[in-house]
Amino acid sequence: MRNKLAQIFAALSKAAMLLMIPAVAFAEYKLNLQTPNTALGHTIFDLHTIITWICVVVFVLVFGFMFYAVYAHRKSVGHKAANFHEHFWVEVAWTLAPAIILLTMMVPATKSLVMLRDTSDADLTIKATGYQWKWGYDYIRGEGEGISFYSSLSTPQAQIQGTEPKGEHYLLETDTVVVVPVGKKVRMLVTAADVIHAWWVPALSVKQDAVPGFIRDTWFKAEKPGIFRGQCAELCGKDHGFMPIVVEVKSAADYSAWVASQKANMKKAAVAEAPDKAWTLDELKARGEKVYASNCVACHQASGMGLPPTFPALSGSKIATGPKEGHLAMVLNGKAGTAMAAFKHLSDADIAGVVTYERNAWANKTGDMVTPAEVKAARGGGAAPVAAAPAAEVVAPAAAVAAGATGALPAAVYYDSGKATASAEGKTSLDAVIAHLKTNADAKVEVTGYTDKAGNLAANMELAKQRAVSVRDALMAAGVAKERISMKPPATVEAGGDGKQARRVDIKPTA
Ligand code: HEC
Ligand SMILES: [Cu+2]
Repeated sequence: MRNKLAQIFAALSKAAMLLMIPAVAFAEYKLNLQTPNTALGHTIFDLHTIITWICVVVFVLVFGFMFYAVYAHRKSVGHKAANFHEHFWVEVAWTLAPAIILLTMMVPATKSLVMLRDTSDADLTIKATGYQWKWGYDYIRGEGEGISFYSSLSTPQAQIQGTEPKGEHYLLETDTVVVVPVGKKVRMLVTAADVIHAWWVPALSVKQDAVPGFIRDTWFKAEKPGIFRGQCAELCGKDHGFMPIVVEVKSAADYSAWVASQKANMKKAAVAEAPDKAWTLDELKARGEKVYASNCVACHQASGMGLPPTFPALSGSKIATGPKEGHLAMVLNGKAGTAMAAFKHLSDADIAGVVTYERNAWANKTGDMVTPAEVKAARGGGAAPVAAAPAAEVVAPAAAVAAGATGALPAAVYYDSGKATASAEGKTSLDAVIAHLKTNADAKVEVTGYTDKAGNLAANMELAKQRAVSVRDALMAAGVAKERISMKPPATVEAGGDGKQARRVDIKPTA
């Protein structure tokens, strides 16, 4: 018996020793919030500490009293349960005590909440947009206004697959980082383009849901320069864990230098991407190689051999050597239900480059060149298929009476299918409207683009909008002040309408 006990004891102490090893490995392990880098963060940190301690005290008192009562007044030592109801002072005490505790906690909590919501007087405003699965940033006010970029995970696929050891910032590193100046109040506008994400950087004490169709705001003011890492904090699909956030806080001078370099890059890009630029095959390939290296290499590999079976090889791929349209569509729209995401957020030139590159790299020798103009055309999603063959003569809406030489309003400006410049007939009515507006200097108009319900709704709406804008631009070019023109959202022609009516912009007089 004794022997057996000794054996069990030895086994237990061995197990305890084994458990000690992880304890050593976790010497660095810290059970608390990250060290805050903002004044608000310190407030929140302290609030968290105070409330935790209040909970600990309440816990110890309540359970201490309970266990003491249970133990000291147990039946076996001869205690008999008291049987009483409605003890006035006991009831007052157990109502008042929690109320006082809650009120005490409410004061600092409310103070922090008010601070948290105060996004006024920001020095800098940055919009963060969540995408499946990356973040887009637009600097929309303050120093750096106009800068915009995407930020994606930069952890190599090999680390994720486990064929390479994991790096220090595994899944917390990105290709581009959000740069902000130290000691300046940064207001973050947070939204999303597909599903709900959340922008969360613990050390900056910001965590804000990014909801499609809504813009929420939050703020931070970093106390010290440094690099701060966060993640999307809302389950947003299968790559939810792969959209980290990296914020680099720089000194005022370093921040200005960063802004200057970003602006210089933007200028270069604008020149390199002028819409009328004539690209050569080599230029597109060179550009595409870079785009490939920063967007595609993680899955399809530098060798173009991919990581089958999960990530297919592009070298010798049917799609990358087949018709251009299929290849373009795969890159623009991705493939639903696979890791191949849509890359339509890349510029026309980037997509033209990467597709051209893939068609001419490795074993692929198509000699094809895909130009930015082709990408632009492919983006239209079949370029607004406006209803063809009008079935029967449909009575034109009242507003669609073409303006005659008298220049009467309302007028309808017609367009050719898929085009954003007015047809010959449209131009005539537009000229008449311009003549009318020139002779009636205080006449005002409203401009509405029309579309129908056939084909791709988003593309139709976009085209209707572009057409309305082209009318406004034509009016303004002719000297009509912007204040005299009010733009209405695109409207839809009911199904069954004559195709032509879905290709018009109405100009109506307003008071
Ligand atoms: C996160 C991983 C990932 C990234 C990054 C990625 N792809 Fe893909 N790609 C895939 C997967 C998975 C498929 C296979 C989809 C399927 O099941 O058909 C694919 C398929 C393709 C195909 C079709 C190949 C074939 O023969 O089926 C092309 C072309 C392609 N990708 C181009 C690109 C380009 C260009 C980029 C960069 C702009 C890119 N991919 C980035 C995962 C990725
Ligand atoms: Cu997300």
